[in-house]
Amino acid sequence: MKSIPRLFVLGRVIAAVFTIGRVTALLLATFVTANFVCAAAPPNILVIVSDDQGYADAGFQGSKDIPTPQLDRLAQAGLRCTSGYVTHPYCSPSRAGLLTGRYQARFGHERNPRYLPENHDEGLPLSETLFPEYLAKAGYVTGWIGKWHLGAAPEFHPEKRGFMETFGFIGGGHHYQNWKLGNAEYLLPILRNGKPEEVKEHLTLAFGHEAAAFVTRHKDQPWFLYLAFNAPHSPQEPTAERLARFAGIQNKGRRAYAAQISLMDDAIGETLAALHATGQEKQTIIFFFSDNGGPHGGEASNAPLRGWKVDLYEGGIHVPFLVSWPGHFPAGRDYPEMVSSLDVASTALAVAGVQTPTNKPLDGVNLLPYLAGNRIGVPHEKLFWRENINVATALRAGDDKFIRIGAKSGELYNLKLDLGEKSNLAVLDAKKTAQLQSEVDGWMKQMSKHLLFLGLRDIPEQSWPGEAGEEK
Ligand SMILES: [Ca+2]
Repeated sequence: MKSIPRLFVLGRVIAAVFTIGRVTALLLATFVTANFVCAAAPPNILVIVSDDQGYADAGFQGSKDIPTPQLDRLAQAGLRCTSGYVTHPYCSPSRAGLLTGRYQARFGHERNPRYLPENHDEGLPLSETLFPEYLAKAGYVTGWIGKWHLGAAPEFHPEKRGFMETFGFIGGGHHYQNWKLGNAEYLLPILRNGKPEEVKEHLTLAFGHEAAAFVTRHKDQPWFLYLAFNAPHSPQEPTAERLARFAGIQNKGRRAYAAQISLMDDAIGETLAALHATGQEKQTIIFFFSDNGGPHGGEASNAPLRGWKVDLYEGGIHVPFLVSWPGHFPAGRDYPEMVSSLDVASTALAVAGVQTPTNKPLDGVNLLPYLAGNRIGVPHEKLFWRENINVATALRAGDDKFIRIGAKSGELYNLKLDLGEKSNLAVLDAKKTAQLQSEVDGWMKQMSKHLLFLGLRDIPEQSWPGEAGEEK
């Protein structure tokens, strides 16, 4: 759909196309945008995602050795969500949850797809709709810049999933500079709107230039931009200049990782500067978070959280998380209640005036009234997780955190008193532990029974902890 000017967003009836298996059905009027003439401009939505950034590894999180002045400025302009979560402790499933607004366990997207362009099964199932598809139909210009990692076959590419302007790589990671083009996933050409384009500068800085150009180019229209950095995910390849700036960090891995975060901070700063220069700061909602916790290995710090990327302990899923909308949300404050990357879709559709889908309910919440201080209460009473490498499930309900790993007994922590998950209270409070296990069981019944990552159908049905037939 051709984009429309910011001040002339009109109500419309949307025809939504759903693909179920190989059958495509046209469902008319499943979504009806609110009938309104938008006197006030619908805000832009900027979602910035970092990759494998540790909980402690940003200035606004208290880092002493990795300054992030631009992210700190964003924190000062908005809210630091101190209980901010993603839906999965590693890359692709976390992004599937973000872009659908639904627990990816509902549709079995719980592994990283391999980079296999001929494989038409390994990708975010086409039966799911990504929220930018709705935004595009509602008149937003939609853009993706950075890392995709939701399927390599053409039908899974961002241009087919609601993104009108694209720049980045399709796989799960990439070299940052001086790479020799090849067929390996990390050596592939960068694609602009699906066509290869040579990139000569450091990839993170290139993404910053692209993001600044996007927000400038579309200053007169409502837009959504998903700016998905691969930094500071390996391989650590900062520029020599930036690496030298961190010479004081003794651990070589952390030194390079810190330099990568610093380059990303520059790229975010360039994007924020473009918003300022074009007068769009007060009409742009910004989210920032990491797609999962920092990985084990000496580079990242998730302090004071326990665990790492791939874990369902807090270190895997509890991430640095900012939300900003100057003039609408308080500035420079902490928001302590649980929020989730699931909430991005619900919030974006709400501000765009798009009714949330009824056939596939979203699991997120419109955060606007909570963050603006207009609504008392919490966005989420509970959040759930499951992860199949460790065969783990988890639930946070208020201050209580339940986690069960493989055949081990369930563990119980009080995060208000013990954010580092050091004191397992399961024996002391067996009743509560059993109750939380029961709630996880109930949630699991709503999720995909199989690890139905398309293309991995031959993997045996997962036996999750606590399921019928297994002794508890
Ligand atoms: Ca990641």
